[in-house]
Order: sequence, then structure tokens, then C-alpha cells
Amino acid sequence: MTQHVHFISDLHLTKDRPDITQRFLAYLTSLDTHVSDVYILGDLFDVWVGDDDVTEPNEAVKSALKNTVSKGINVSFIAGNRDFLIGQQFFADTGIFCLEDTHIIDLFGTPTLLMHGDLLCTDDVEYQQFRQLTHTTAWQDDMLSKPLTERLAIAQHYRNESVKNKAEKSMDIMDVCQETVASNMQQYNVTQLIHGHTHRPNVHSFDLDGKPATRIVLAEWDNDGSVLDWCEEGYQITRLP
Ligand SMILES: [Mn+2]
Repeated sequence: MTQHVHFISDLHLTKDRPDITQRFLAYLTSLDTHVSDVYILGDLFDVWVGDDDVTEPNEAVKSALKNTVSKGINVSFIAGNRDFLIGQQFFADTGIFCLEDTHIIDLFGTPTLLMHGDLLCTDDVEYQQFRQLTHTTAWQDDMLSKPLTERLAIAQHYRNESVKNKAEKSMDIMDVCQETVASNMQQYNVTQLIHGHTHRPNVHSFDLDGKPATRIVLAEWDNDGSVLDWCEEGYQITRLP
């Protein structure tokens, strides 16, 4: 039996887009044990303000993830910039694995670095400063101590700011910085990197210290879904209508 490993990211699940949630739930239901692993590389949710938030579609997604894990499929998650507040309760409830911001896997013999991708966008200094602040224990403890309604309001504020920033910042600033890509790959001694975040799906081939290197950027889910489907023979990108 050929084993498959799947990679997805940037679904941005939210009650405002029930179509994407339905597609994701159908995708999970369709999986059988031909798929050994599903790696979710961040921004599964458009916003996550704490494990106590049961706003739709959070509970339905959690229960679908739990069902997937109970089929014997390993599901792993790297936090995105929208859902980094997903906490221990979520992982305990679903049985999915919480990975560090950078994670190496052996992908059919090729060491492969997995990331969400925001850490690669180092030209966006303002964002990196914001990221550093919001990843401190002090900021997170303070945020999570607020009432749920207040957290949801704060998240809405950040979303509005993010839309404004995207309109103001140049496209280049919000893409990855190639030097940062190279230094991360050198640090982990890999020639293959898979990430999401930028919503610029592509396969980039380049030279890394004289060796051919590949960076695969996953697509966001919008009017269709996208799964990077890898097996022994290679990979394909499956679109889910
Ligand atoms: Mn992101």
C-alpha cells in the first residue's frame, strides 16, 4: 500500500466562510489509512483567541480532527500568525500533535523543513516586532486572562489593522526574504522547505551552497481547497472543489 503524506495550510476557518469549513470536514472524512500523516502548517483558523472559544466552527472542526486521529492518521500542527493561541486543551481534546515553529521531517528520504512561513518574512520589520511581542508569555497570559468577548473584539481590531497594513505595504515586503530562507535551510541542513502564509503558491528551485534546493509554498483555501499530496513516487497538488 502506498503511503501518502499531506500538507495543508491557510484555511482561515471562520464562521463567515462555512463553505471552507464544509470542504475541510469533507476532506477529513475522505481520508483513510493510505494517508499516514497530515501536516497543518498554520492558519487553520482565521482567528483563535483561546481554547474556551466555542464560536462556530471551532467545535465541529475539533471533533472532525479527533475522528481523523482515531482512524490512525497522525495529524500535526504548526501555529500560524492567526492561530498561535491554540493551547494545550485543544491538543488534548483533538489528539493532534503540536510542533515547534520549525520542524524537520524525513519525507521519503529527504530531510524537509516545515514552517508556517511568517518567520521568513523578515523584511516586514513591523510585523516581526509584533510577532515577538505576541509570542511572549506575558502578552499571552494577559490576553488569555481577558473575558472572551474582549478577546474577540481585540482579534477583530488586529484583523482590521492587518487588512489596512496589507493595503499599505508593498508586495515585496510581505513575501519571504530569500536570505532568511537560505539561512534557515542552512541552519537545519536541508535542501527542501515547505511553508504557507504568503498565499503565493509556487515551487521555487534555487541553488543553496552549490546544491539544488526547493521551496514549496502551499496555497490558501478560498474558492477551492489545496492539498500537497506526497508519496514515494513524488508529489502532486490536489485541488478540492
Ligand atoms: Mn499566516
